[in-house]
Amino acid sequence: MTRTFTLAALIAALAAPASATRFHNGKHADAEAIGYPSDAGAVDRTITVSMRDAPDGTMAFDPGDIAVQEGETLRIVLRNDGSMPHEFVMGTPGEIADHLAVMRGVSDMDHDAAFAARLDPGKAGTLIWTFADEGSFAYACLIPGHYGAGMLGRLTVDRND
Ligand SMILES: [Cu+2]
Repeated sequence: MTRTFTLAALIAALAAPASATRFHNGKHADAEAIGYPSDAGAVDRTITVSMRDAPDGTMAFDPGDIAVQEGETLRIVLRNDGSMPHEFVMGTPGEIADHLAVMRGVSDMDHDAAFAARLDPGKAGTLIWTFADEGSFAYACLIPGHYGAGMLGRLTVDRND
């Protein structure tokens, strides 16, 4: 059974105090919750995620919702179609909250972990990832101000029946 997930719950998690040291002090404690990096030979499906920003200040991922089957390997093609740098960072809501707390204190942090990418305007990048277990996850742009402007998506991994 897939756990219920709401954006409201995620935003609440993002607003909660977080222990910020876990992510950047070496190994990500529970990156395995969302799966593991994989390679081209394992890809089941390719999706494209566009990162956008509008003159009115709104920002978004398109799509803003990704559904995956447990065990599926995705090639996630990221395209920055906006006018400023953007990031794609995925994880549990708690991991994203932790990471956001770090980002508030540090500017110009690059994320070169396998579950994250930072792209300049007009650039594209690729993540290949196996979503090993069912669960409710999220992806966000953690550049200060961006998730609040709309760069927050829901990633649901459903159990295979
Ligand atoms: Cu952004």
